[in-house]
Amino acid sequence: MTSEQTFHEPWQLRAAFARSLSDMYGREVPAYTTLLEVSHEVNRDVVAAQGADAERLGSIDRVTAERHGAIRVGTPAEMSQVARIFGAMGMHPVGFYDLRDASTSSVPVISTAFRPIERSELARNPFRVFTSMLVPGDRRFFSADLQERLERFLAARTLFPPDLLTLADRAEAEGGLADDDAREFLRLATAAFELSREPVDQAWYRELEAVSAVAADIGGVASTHINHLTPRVLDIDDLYRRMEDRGIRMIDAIQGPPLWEGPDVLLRQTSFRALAEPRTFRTPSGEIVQDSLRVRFGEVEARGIALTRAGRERYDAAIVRGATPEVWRETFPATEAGLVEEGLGYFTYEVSDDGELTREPVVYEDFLPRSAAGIFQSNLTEEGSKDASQAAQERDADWMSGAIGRDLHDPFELYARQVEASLEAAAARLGVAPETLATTSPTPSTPTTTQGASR
Ligand code: OOG
Ligand code: NI
Repeated sequence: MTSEQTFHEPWQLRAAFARSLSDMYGREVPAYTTLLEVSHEVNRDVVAAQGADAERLGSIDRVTAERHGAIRVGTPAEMSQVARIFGAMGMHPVGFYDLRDASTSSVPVISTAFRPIERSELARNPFRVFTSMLVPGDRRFFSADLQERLERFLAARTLFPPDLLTLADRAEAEGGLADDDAREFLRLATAAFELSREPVDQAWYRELEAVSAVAADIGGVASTHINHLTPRVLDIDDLYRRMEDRGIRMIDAIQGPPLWEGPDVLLRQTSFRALAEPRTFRTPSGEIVQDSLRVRFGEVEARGIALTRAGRERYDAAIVRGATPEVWRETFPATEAGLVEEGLGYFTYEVSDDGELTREPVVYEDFLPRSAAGIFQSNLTEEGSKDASQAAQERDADWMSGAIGRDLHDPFELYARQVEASLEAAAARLGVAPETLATTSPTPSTPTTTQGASR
């Protein structure tokens, strides 16, 4: 017998973890399995109808396997542990989201997204996890007394077993794990995000819930869990109809850009409220009772072209006016070529076999705070309470980076880097200087062949 073992690189751990979470979540939330079925049907039909055009924003293999997860933790220490676990899988913190102000209901969290950052890694498996943490020191939500008890509760719990963190650190240091360790790492990592069967302290949970359902979900229990796992579809309007046809009641709207005839940008998302799940509670008198909680939901998304800062400014201004086709027509050009000309979207360039420069859109890999808040909000039963007269606790990307103990990547810089790298490679192939391709505007000065530029 040979002791030689297969070595699993970070991307393989990431892909295996996404599959393992998906299997686990499907067992916990049966409607998720329906959502996956319908998503696969929709994607198959879009590919059948559009052919290669359907794959402009990612191969069908990538899109079929693509998921994003959402998790929520309580403290900087927990956040930095999460970063080690995802670091083992080649997922790095990107962007800073403040949902406290993005929502009218009580959502006292700030967030980042852990995801691969290299183009080749995204192509292998783009698994990303929107990760939120509580801000117990924010007086708009928590009194000094509640903050103190909440922080004490959080400090006393262990979300991630030491063995998991040791394996995570080894994977990150050594660039992967051998078979047995990889299996153990995946088992422990998946288990850490399973819904716990431990009795929940009823009085504590309800006290937090009166402030914020999200705070109760995070700080009312001694463990964490995956809140949702989101597949990607190529036609979200079609998916919405098919889910309702199957008797699954969706939230009222698709968040993000409207359906219109021009290019899809950023992200469109919708969701349904998952069924109440049975949970065990311990009452103040010590009795163990069965009740249920309805905190998780099913979400689905369609991804579009990544926007530059200028494009994003237009988006932010448009979305407050209303995500209607009329507003979109006034805001965005109707073609990809228009997005390039106005410097609104990111595109990479490649030299085709016949020596021409071709352009491909860069897919948006991140999230939108307003949509995230909208999704949070439409799935909450209780508004919670928020005292707007109190001062917010200052939190920003630097603070989050310090809490995690790692740099937060700027999403715009990551997209811009992809574009530059593609231009450098194209220039090298053509034997010219990159500057001759990229002038001051993102439009290359040599003739560009566009594929399906207007759709
Ligand atoms: C995260 C909500 C944000 C998204 O897709 O925008 C999110 C959460 O519910 O914890 O997942
Ligand atoms: Ni989500």
